[in-house]
Amino acid sequence: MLIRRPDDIPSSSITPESVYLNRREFVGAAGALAMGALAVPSALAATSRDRQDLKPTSEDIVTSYNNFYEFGTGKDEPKDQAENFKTIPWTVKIEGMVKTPKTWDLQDLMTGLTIEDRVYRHRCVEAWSMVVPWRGVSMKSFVNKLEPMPSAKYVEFTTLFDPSRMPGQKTRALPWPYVEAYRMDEAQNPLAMMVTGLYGKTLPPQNGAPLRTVMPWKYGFKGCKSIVKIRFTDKQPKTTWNDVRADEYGFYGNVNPAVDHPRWSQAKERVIGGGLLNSKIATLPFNGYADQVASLYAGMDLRVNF
Ligand SMILES: Nc1nc2c(c(=O)[nH]1)N[C@H]1C(S)=C(S)[C@@H](COP(=O)(O)O)O[C@H]1N2
Ligand SMILES: [Mo]
Repeated sequence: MLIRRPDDIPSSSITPESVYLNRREFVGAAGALAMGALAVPSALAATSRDRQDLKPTSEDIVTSYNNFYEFGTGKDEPKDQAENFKTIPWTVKIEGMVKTPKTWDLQDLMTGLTIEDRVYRHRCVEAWSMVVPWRGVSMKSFVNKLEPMPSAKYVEFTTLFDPSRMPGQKTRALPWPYVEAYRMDEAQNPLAMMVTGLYGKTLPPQNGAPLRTVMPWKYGFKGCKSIVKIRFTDKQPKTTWNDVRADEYGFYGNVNPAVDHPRWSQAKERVIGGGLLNSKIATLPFNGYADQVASLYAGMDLRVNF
């Protein structure tokens, strides 16, 4: 199957909001079933969100309240500073422990993979959250297409480095380029996505166009935007925020209300665009996706491996 250029997708194939609502009901029902199987004694011991909690944040907020330091450190800056960021043409270099290292045109890289729309809660380490209807492919199908060697244990993603196009890179806000990495089993979990769109449309530059990762059970900083390089390795890669402040940002970055950031609590999150001024909800283990991902970390001390 040939993946169509996002601009060629007819509006009839764009998922209307009612379909997102139905998919959320499905996720909610699956969560309830798993909770029943575990015989959780009380409804208070919630580990997954109900459908009410997965109402998408307005598109206007999702595209104007962004962390993307390459385009400024203010939440409102990326939308303006990335306005003219060109994402066509775009190439992605695949290297390391992989059958065929090569530089792909993004279009060819996505060819043959199935585009899906999925609504996920997006929890920033700064204790705010929103709900985003992402569009993209499963990271598992994407990674499998690249044919990593069985000995590869981690996959690393790197953002474009081009200060002439990303003005924030002229500052020392972060060590550039931004790098994130996951264990191979995390990258192959069915929830992990390579995202190329949101709200049924092409991904806006401020949200990480043309290609970014989304790992909904991890804090937002574990997602890598505007990816130009993917490397497979058997050694745990150095990652940006962990490198900057290892005591504040772990390699795993799994959402965990029981492990506070040294400077603030992670027990609750402010819902951006949540209606009530400063409305807060309880943060759930693994951001409400524990049923699907907790087994990845069985036997690990999550206070040490945070
Ligand atoms: N290259 C790059 N990727 C990045 C960031 C960044 O500053 N640069 N910020 C991260 C953080 S902290 C979050 S919360 C998410 C924000 O994604 P969004 O703008 O789509 O909400 O992107 C992550 N990926
Ligand atoms: Mo974040």
